[in-house]
Amino acid sequence: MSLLQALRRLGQGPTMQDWPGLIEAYRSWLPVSDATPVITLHEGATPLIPAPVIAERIGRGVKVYLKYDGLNPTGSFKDRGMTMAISKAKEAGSEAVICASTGNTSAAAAAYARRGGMRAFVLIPDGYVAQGKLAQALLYGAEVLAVQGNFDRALAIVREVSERHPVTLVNSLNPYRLQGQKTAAFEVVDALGEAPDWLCIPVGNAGNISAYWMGFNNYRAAGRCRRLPRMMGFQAAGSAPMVLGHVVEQPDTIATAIRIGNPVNRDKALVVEAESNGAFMAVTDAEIIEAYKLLGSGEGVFCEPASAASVAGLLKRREEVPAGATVVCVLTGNGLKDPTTAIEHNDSKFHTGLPPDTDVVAQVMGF
Ligand code: AN7
Repeated sequence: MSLLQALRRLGQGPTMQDWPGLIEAYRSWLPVSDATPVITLHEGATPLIPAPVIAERIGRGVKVYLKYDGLNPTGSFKDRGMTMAISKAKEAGSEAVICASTGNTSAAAAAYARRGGMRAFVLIPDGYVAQGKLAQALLYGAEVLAVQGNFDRALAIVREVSERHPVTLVNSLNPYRLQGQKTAAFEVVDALGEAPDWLCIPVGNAGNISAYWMGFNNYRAAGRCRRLPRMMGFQAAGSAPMVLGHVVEQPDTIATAIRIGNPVNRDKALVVEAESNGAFMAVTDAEIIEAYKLLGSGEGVFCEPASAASVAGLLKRREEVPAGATVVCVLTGNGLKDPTTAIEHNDSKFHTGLPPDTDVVAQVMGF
């Protein structure tokens, strides 16, 4: 009997507190021990939401689900990796952590480091981090260093600083990050009872696609699923080093989260592509925004632009999806992270400056 069934039998509904966070939930699959102090915000257990409107656009009986990782405590999948990276840093006696970030890593690093009583230093590309993410890093108490350069440059600096000074690097070069992030694949299989046929995922540094692949493989080796998905990674056309096969010196896209020209997990991700019969493909900013708007107004799901790249990619490559296939699109971050893009890019009617008058309001409504 599962915990859920036991609670139902007692006439008691499950509560959020039944979910202990992903380290406890998946402890046997993770490199932790009794000596590891678990720093958690009860991340994980995010919903797998059916997407009927998108599925209808694909047609041919294809089933589409959204892994909505924007519902993690700091609003992105980065919490999965950060609960692990920060717990292991704490275990090792570290007193400070550092990362470079397009925004989400810095928010998660700040929250978990502070919760663990550590200092958090975050380097961000000056002017290219969505407002909500910057607000988070500041509010969580990080020391924010905005550098006049892109993410790739900031990461190079962070690597050097962490080699020379007593601060722990918590970018995805830190192996514990991907260990934590692989639990998203576990949750997908736990929810579906099998791995999907396709996994569509946005790609920046290519850490998450590598983490999912590790998770699916761990589960298959243990008999939890029988098949493995094709891993379909989508990059923004202006920042598509995995598609082009070379570093992009000046990455550019509206999806600032994936404005990355030199992915640190490139080699791992190439293995994922080969082993899974997967592919890296580019989607334009216009396609990203179309998917972003469709997710909001069609499915009622608000994700950030980078996350919508997974759905934009699925829609673009719809002809290649086998009939009746199950597809999971990973929505890596919450739409509230980037209110500016939502306000600038939507098809809604927004009537401003109306007088406080019932008849006028009814008239504007079309009655
Ligand atoms: C919403 O926060 O790199 O391919 O510094 O924020 O694992 O890099 C963010 C990446 C996708 C890409 N979606 O994941 C950072 C950072 C969102 C993201 C990605 C990011 P990776």
